[in-house]
Order: sequence, then structure tokens, then C-alpha cells
Amino acid sequence: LSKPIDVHGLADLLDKLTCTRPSDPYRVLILDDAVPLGDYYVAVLRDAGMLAYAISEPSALLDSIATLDPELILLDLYMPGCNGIEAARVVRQEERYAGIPIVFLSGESDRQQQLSAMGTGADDFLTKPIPDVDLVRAVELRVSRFRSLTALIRQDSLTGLLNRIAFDLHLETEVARSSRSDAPLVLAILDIDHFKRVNDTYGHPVGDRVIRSLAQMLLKRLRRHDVIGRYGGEEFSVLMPDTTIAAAEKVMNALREQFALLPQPNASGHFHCTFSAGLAELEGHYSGTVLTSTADAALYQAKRIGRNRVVC
Ligand code: GH3
Ligand code: MG
Ligand code: MG
Ligand code: MG
Repeated sequence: LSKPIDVHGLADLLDKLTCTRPSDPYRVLILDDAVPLGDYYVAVLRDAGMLAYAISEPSALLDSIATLDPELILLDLYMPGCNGIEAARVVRQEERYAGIPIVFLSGESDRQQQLSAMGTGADDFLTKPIPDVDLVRAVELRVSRFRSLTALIRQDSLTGLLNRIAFDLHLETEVARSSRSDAPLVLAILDIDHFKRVNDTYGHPVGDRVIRSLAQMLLKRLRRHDVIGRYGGEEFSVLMPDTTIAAAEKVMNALREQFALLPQPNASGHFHCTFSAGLAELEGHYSGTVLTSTADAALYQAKRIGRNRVVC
């Protein structure tokens, strides 16, 4: 995206940025009071490999969005009880749904009506009847752009890793998953030691390169299903599902030793950097927040007792 990323597993990273897999079918929700028509669009979109679902009751819209988590909503304009414009407004009022593409699909050919529908923050206005291929194409374009934009806003621009927003989304998902399946989960928070000195001594661009070198190392050394984020300046977080804290400690110590040996180039040669890490393991009814503060406390301890170490 903004920087070339020379890592393997770029596809995995993209999956994590979008919280979907590229092979995941596009998810589309259709609201049309004419049931046969809604069913027809569902059939067309399913034929194109999408996961489509139709409802005929505007009152079911918000619940259906919560269930299906659609990446596009196809809205009829005229329905008894509530028109599509009101329905679009209801969706847009919910902050978490504000980005979902909304496409009107209606027989209305009056431009003024179409414009007022678009005024709700809808993304497109298609007129019925629509050839199947046109419908499929319009939906595909919108959803693929939605996925790219979602990936972009979840990516840290310096390192290409997940940013804090994206990482926190994964944190909640993984905590829920581990609690359900009673599987171990470890959170590690890493912080580069005396990084202010690096900036002060060699300048900010060299500091940036150090941050990127640690990001690259984490991407190369950790497993595919580990979740890696840049949490702030020179701070990273790593979620290790299905990992015991003893195993995570070993992995983190190996990384720590490797990073300490990595030559960091500067104008006159090279220097070395180290990081400290705090680890916490999901236990009982821990939340993502508790897991984070526990790992943070361990990191603080690692700093306090001398840095360049891993504390559990
Ligand atoms: P400690 O060992 O206790 O972690 O000391 P430290 O100097 O690393 O910690 P501190 O939090 O005081 O300093 C972090 C520095 O990181 C301060 C800030 O200027 C710098 N920083 C934050 N974001 C970036 C960035 O994107 N690029 C660069 N080059 N520096 C950054
Ligand atoms: Mg209708
Ligand atoms: Mg810091
Ligand atoms: Mg630091």
C-alpha cells in the first residue's frame, strides 16, 4: 500500500487487515418488500459466488446487519411502512455501520428522487430492471473497494503492520475465541529500549528504520496465525493463539536475542538496539483490556529491572 513490504505472508497480513480472507465470499444484504424479487437477486448474487441474504421487512434491517455483517446493502426505495431513504438513514446513524456501502435498486427514474436517495450517504443508485451481469459487477466493484479501504485504515503506514484499531479488533475476537474453546492465548507487548536516545543520536529517519527492522523480524519469525500490531511509537503487540506462556516466553527470548544482534545501519557504520517485552496469558474471565494491562505491567517490570529482557 504506502510502502513496499518485502515479507512473505503478505496475503495473511491482508486477511488480518480486513478481518476477512480474500477467498471469503462477499456478504450482501438485500432489503426489498417484493419477496420474489429479493429472492431473485439472492439467486443471482449466489450464482456469482457471493453470500447473499434478502429481507422484506425494513424493521429487520439492523438485526440482519448485526447477524450477517454485510459488506454491501442493496436497498429498495419504495416499501410500505418505511421507504429506502429512511432505512438508509437508520443505517447511517449507527457509527459502526457508517462505512458499509449502500446501493439503491429501484424502478424510480426521476432524477430528483434519485438524488435525494443519494443524499442519505448512499453509494450508488441502480435502476430496475437491471441485467444480472450489471448487478453482479456493481456489487463486486463496491465490495472490493470497501475491502481495500478497510485494509488501508487498519494498516500502520510506517511498518505495514496492523495499527492499534485493527489490533484491538483482533484482540477482542481472539479473547472470545480462546475463552470459548478454553485454548491458551498469550499477549506480548514489546518496547524498544532507550529509543529516544536512538532518535537523539542518529536522527528520526534512522529511528524509523529501527522500528521497521523490528516489524520485519516479527513478520518473518512469528507464525501465520500470530497477530502482530504496532501499538504506538516504538511499541508492538503480538497475540499468540494456542500458545502457552512458557512457549511464548521462549519465542520472545529468541527474538530478543536475534534483534540485539541485528546491525542497525547509520551514517558512519552500525549500532545495536534491544527491546523489552511483557507477556500475559488469558486466564479465567479475562478481557482484552485486562490482558493488555497485565502485559503492560510485565513490560514495566522488564524495564525497571534493566531492559533487554522478557518478563511474564
Ligand atoms: P525505554 O527504554 O524506557 O522504553 O525508553 P525510551 O527512550 O524508548 O522510551 P520513551 O517512551 O521515552 O521514548 C520513545 C520515543 O519514541 C519518543 C518518541 O520521540 C519516539 N517515537 C515515537 N514514534 C516514533 C516514530 O514513528 N519514529 C521515530 N523515529 N521515533 C518515534
Ligand atoms: Mg418496493
Ligand atoms: Mg515506549
Ligand atoms: Mg522505549
